[in-house]
Amino acid sequence: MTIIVNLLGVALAAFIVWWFWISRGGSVARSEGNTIAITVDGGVYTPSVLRVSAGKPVTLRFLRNDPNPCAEKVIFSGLDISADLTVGQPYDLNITPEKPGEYDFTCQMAMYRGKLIVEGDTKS
Ligand SMILES: [Cu+2]
Repeated sequence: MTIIVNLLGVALAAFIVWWFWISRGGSVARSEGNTIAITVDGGVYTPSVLRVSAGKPVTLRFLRNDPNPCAEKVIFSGLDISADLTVGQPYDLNITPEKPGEYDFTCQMAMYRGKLIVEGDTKS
């Protein structure tokens, strides 16, 4: 009986997550095809959490609408990658993250923050 209640709880939690974050296009993005579009505006990256698969090429398409000079660089410190962004001009950052893990990406002064989650193969 406890197990059923727990399963219901998990299902409900999953549904709430889906409803609030995924169905409404909120802050969590999973790569579809191999491009994820990220806007930079008002001091935030939207979405701010990106999920990608390890070993698969992915394009992170940054569109900077934020004129703040701070927004001109996006830096993935854990991956040794950085890019210069121009206002109003999409920038495609092509990467193939090899190692599963969580990598923060930030502006130059680390005030704008996002997270790249690289997921390993789910098959064991
Ligand atoms: Cu900054």
